[in-house]
Amino acid sequence: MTAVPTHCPYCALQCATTLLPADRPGAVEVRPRDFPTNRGGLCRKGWTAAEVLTVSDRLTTPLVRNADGELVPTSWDEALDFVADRIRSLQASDGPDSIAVFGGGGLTNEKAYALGKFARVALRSANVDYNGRFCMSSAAAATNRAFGIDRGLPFPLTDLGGADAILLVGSNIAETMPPAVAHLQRAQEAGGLLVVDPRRSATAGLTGALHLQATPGTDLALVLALTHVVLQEGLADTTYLAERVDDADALYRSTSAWWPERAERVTGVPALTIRRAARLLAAAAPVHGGAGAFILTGRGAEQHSKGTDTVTACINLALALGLPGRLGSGYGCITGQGNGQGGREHGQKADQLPGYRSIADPAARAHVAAVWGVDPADLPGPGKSAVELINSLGTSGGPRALLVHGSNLLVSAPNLASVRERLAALDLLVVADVVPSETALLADVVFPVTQWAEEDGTMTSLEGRVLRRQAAVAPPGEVRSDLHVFSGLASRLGCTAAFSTDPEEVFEELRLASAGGKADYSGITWSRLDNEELFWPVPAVDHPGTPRLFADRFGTPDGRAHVVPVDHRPVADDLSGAAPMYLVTGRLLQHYQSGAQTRRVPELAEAEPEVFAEIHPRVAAQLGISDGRPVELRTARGAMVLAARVTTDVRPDTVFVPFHYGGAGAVNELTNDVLDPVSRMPEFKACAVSLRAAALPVTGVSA
Ligand SMILES: Nc1nc2c(c(=O)[nH]1)N[C@H]1C(S)=C(S)[C@@H](COP(=O)(O)OP(=O)(O)OC[C@H]3O[C@@H](n4cnc5c(=O)[nH]c(N)nc54)[C@H](O)[C@@H]3O)O[C@H]1N2
Ligand SMILES: Nc1nc2c(c(=O)[nH]1)N[C@H]1C(S)=C(S)[C@@H](COP(=O)(O)OP(=O)(O)OC[C@H]3O[C@@H](n4cnc5c(=O)[nH]c(N)nc54)[C@H](O)[C@@H]3O)O[C@H]1N2
Ligand code: SF4
Ligand SMILES: [Mo]
Repeated sequence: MTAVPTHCPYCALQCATTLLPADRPGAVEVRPRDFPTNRGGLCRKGWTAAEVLTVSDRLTTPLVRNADGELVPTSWDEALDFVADRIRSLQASDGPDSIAVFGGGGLTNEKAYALGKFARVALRSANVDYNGRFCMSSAAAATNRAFGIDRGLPFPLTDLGGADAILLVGSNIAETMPPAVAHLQRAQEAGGLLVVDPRRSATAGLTGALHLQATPGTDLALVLALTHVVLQEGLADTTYLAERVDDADALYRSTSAWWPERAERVTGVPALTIRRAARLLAAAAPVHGGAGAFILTGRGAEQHSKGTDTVTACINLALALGLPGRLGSGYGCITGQGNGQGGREHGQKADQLPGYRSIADPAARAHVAAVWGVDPADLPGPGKSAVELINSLGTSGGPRALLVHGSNLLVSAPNLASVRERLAALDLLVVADVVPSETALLADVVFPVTQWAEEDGTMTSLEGRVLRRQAAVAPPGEVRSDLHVFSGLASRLGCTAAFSTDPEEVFEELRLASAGGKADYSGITWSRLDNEELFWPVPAVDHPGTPRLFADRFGTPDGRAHVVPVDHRPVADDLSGAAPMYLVTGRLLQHYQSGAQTRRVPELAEAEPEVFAEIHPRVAAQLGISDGRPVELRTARGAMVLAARVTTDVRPDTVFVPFHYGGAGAVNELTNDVLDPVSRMPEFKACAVSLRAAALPVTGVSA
């Protein structure tokens, strides 16, 4: 092996790395590589990513549950035969929709594309969705309805570096994408970094940041008030509004009642601070001769039952200031998972076909069906969204089998008691993973699959930039790609459509399927990616790609940005006498998502070995809890006991718990699975909770 250029397996920043040979079989060493986004930087997870390749409990052979209920090794042929037989008999008794598929935003474009095709063509099931529903869906829904196109950042990340003001709403980028902080430097120095978070997060604590420590779930009111100030103080870009926006009056109407003093009562952010923040943003906007301003949202704003409307309010503020489509300014959503962007473009979402096409659109169906060599009438329609899909498992008329590729639902889905119950009601649970995740350990059949350094493919980063992932080592044991699972099952089910196991062949097909769609990859080839920076859409092989969208027109039919009027509403499971505080959840620097990978890396596990609850000292004193002592958290869905971390960084009405831990440490036992009506995103970020000192030792979930 020589040095192999590739990218980090984890988040959407997709830091560039070089893999060097290591002394053990299957192992590599990671070195950072210079690249515009990470500028030679990596976070701790990136540095240690190679350890997951050789963890001692790596899945290396297929497993099938035997009569004694144990998972035992078997061959690929036997495992595939078994699953195909069960699928055939369930399809015969209950129809094609009885088999459901759940994908992941960490899968390569090729795997995500093949998964969507497998569900629609080999299974002919409408029931396919993925964990991006937990992640990006509210921002995707809001940008689609405002701009007609959803690309997380419709500009290169490096554009942030020229801005004097950046409003971060619910993003803790200093922990979730540390190397990206380099691009905030100018705004920090200009005093224009504005951070909205109920915690003094690492990002809110950055030098020069202005922290707006709003009550959880009140971003919508805050942003309406910021827009109110911009409009009332004559700071709006009226020329831009007249030329590029469909209904500027709707902006005025929807924000006129949100004067800062009213927003102060809802959000807890002083009216003076709201005015100051609005003026800082306006001063940086191009209409006032500023160097540029950005409004960016993260999961803190989006993972709510009103997440789509909160992002819409952020877009409306950006429109009032004349930012979207302007060089050096804009609105963007900070995509999360490694391929969170590409994973939502190529058909693993319940309502989508490749190229970001709608599965309900007859022209889109005809185009994709022709590429797949099937009759458009045979393609299923839109299926259920992730939480609705999970809630329907094993119910009358609901799916009876579930295939999971790239998600650890038993840690990361909301309201876990309900998830456990639905998974237990299945006739067949199949999980493809690289390690025995909490979800894999519950499966009837487990397929061991390749991970990043063992496979070729492409990923699409938070900027819509398509990147090459390159294999550096051979996979261990009997490990094969997810593509082998789709191909092996499709052929056993008698499906004659092509299911290649060669990722470059799959990509060539994806190019055709995406051609003419919004996310058009038809002009991208793997060899171009070796030499060029390509941002989609790339509609022809001689097209240079599109680093910046919306310069002349938006992706809507009339080319204008659409103002959708929105109003504030409270958290669905709001405070009451019995549950007087907000539980908010989120991330730590050291762990990734459900922790299936990072809890297996000793350096990371030792740094943050177990779940904890951040509690304000005043609350701790009232409850008689000191740092490190057990506290019980109880919501309408469950209770858990965990260690208190007493800190002034959280608001006194708020408890923060990271979601990276499984079993007794899983905070999703407590979270609410109520959905945003537009995006179908669950309300991970806020629900009412009660606290008390626990007599028990710290054991995690209690009755
Ligand atoms: N270290 C690490 N990095 C990651 C990941 C990881 O698991 N670990 N995952 C990746 C993925 S998939 C994603 S989606 C991104 C997520 O990246 P972020 O969005 O930055 O991550 P979170 O920690 O979920 O949420 C951000 C902040 O929202 C705050 N918050 C909670 N409730 C509210 C609220 O009501 N309003 C506001 N304004 N803020 C609130 C939390 O206190 C938290 O500091 O990170 C990516 N990068
Ligand atoms: N309370 C709370 N819950 C949350 C969130 C929150 O902020 N708070 N955030 C939500 C968000 S934004 C997200 S993105 C989700 C993420 O949560 P999950 O969907 O659970 O994501 P991961 O932990 O990344 O799970 C990916 C799994 O796929 C495996 N894997 C890795 N590569 C491959 C591959 O190529 N093929 C296959 N088949 N498997 C692979 C990994 O080992 C791991 O077990 O969690 C959501 N849950
Ligand atoms: S910031 Fe994200 S992509 Fe970069 S090294 Fe860390 S986890 Fe990997
Ligand atoms: Mo995410």
